[in-house]
Amino acid sequence: MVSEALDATGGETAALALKILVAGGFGVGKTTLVGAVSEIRPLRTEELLSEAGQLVDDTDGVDQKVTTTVAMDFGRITIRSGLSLYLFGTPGQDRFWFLWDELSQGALGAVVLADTRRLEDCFPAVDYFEHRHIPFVVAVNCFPGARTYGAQDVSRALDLDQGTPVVLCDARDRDSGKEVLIRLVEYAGRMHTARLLDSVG
Ligand SMILES: Nc1nc2c(ncn2[C@@H]2O[C@H](COP(=O)(O)OP(=O)(O)OP(=O)(O)O)[C@@H](O)[C@H]2O)c(=O)[nH]1
Ligand SMILES: [Mg+2]
Repeated sequence: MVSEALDATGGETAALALKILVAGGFGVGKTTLVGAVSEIRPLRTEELLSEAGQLVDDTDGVDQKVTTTVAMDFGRITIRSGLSLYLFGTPGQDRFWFLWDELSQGALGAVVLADTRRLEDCFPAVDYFEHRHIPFVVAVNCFPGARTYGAQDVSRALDLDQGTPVVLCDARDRDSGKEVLIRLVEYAGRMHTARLLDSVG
């Protein structure tokens, strides 16, 4: 019966909300990406980078950066009718690692943002999700002036498992960010289904 697919508000099928993490090294564009795609005014927890912080925060190669995320970013995007994503941007600096376990609870998957000028900065995020079997895609944020590498080169440099998607993106651009999220949802869906079949097979 058609009415079974309708919810109490009438007309729409029940909404599904999925939790997605946006991770990666310091200053790679996580807050920018969440802000670009979010339909709600994103919640940010930015603090000014202080002179005292320069001793502990590695700002080399991150030009013109004046603030940093100290807890998380939060945003929401509707991918299609009935499917929305809650986005949690992680803090990029090592001293906030303790927040990751909390943030990754119940996450469908993660976007690991990478900057090819400082590719090694995303190793910890890649390791983290690989160890916990959380599906992730690597999104290369193509900053102007950075040499562009192909997805294959990045995949090899990061020694990713075969099948882990690598997408080139511009974190400031809404459509580009949305594309990354769609790739992740599709990939995570396939991974979760495969695991489910394995467990009953
Ligand atoms: N040109 C260019 N600048 C960018 C891009 N993405 C981010 N930025 C700039 O790079 C800086 C860092 O961006 P953020 O979004 O704060 O990076 P983050 O990953 O959230 O940083 P942390 O939370 O400190 O780890 C900001 O000054 C942005 O304006 C991009 O795609 N192109
Ligand atoms: Mg940030």
